[in-house]
Amino acid sequence: MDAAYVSADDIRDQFSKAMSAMYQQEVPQYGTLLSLVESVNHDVLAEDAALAHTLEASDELARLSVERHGAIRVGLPEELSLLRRMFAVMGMHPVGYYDLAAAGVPVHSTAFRPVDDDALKRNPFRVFTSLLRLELIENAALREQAREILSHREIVTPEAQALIARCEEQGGLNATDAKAFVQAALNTFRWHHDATADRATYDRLHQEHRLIADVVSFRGPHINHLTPRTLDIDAVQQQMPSVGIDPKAVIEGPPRRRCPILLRQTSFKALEETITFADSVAGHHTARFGEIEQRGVALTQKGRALYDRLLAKSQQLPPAKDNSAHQAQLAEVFQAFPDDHATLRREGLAFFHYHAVPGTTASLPAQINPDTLDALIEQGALTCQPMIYEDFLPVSAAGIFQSNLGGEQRDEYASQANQAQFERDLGASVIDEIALYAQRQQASLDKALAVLAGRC
Ligand code: OOG
Ligand code: NI
Repeated sequence: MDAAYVSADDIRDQFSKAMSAMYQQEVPQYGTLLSLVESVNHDVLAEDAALAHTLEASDELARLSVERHGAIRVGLPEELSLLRRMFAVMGMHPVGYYDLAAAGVPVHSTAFRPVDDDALKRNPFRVFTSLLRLELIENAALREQAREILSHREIVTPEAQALIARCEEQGGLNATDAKAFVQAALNTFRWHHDATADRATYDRLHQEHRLIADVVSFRGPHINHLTPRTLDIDAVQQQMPSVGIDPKAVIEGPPRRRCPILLRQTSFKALEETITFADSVAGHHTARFGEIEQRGVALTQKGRALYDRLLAKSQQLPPAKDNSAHQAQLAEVFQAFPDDHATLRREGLAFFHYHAVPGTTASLPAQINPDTLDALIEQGALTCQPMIYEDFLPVSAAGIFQSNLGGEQRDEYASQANQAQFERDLGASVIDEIALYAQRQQASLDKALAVLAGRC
């Protein structure tokens, strides 16, 4: 790429910081949550020197404070494909397909995120992006009205659109354009107190599903939460009430473990905000909240299947009375999931980064398989580190949606997941997240083996 252009990683870094500043202004409780997370992370690192060392060694420490994700919801295919082009300017590409209809939320989603090791290290910011499935609105007249309202809005300003096109043509943006792009792109995600729907329409949409009212009634896809990364989600969940934040009832995802896997998440409840409807009537809307996440190792297909099986098993138990009871039940069921890195690796349950240990030599085996890899690790020639899970979990996402839609449940939609339609609307295929982890693991292993081979 031309040196005159700012790297996509830098643009993403600028954008995520601008987004965080905007959201702290719009939702002051988010600032409170950030301070709490920072203080808990500080305590954890002070108490656990080994963890601090591991994070430092894997360059994780530097990115701890920049780690966050956000979420947005769009209404039309054209909006989704335009955002795909906007995120591409920031080196964020659609990874994964999530069907939420099965959990009673009429959307399907992807995550726009950086994909390669260096980009993830620089700034792993990602945006969980959901497309409303208008076809799931049963009432035909209301469905058409929603489509009609959406067809009049322009969620990306002409200036931002021009800069996206320029980036696509030139292959990058210079510093002035990059700065202008970040500001223009930010406008897409701002909150608007004035709804585009009148009170009666809003109420009808709301009655169909709260989320439909949230997507259709406003000028744009306001950012509905941002999420810092914590090193101890149980501590943050426990301390939230002491700083005046009302957490959702339970932490989603796997239980606390010695070797964290995938993703654990919790959120605070959405705020009730004053809005003005298109017919000048005053009202309220709840959409925006804050969330925290704790990430662990990425799982292979085999590991993920085991996770899904154990999660389903825990869901069949009678509902627990509170988060600690829920966590205790989960921990019991998850005893069947190995909890040390050596076993996770040997049994092919999780992904790792491999490195050649500096200064060592080893005779390379003719064939690389789990046994010969183990031998290289035992000889001290190779080391491995868990690869962090960078994606989302549909059951957890449904829990986060649910708690911020006022906890109201609705039955699952009869419709099927429809990745092919989603990809047509997106204007691109989504990247398979498991294939991506496998590729990164293989690349790190190839590189490490090449280093060892060069030393013989
Ligand atoms: C997205 C909810 C899902 C997560 O972290 O799983 C999510 C939304 O409410 O739009 O953000
Ligand atoms: Ni989230």
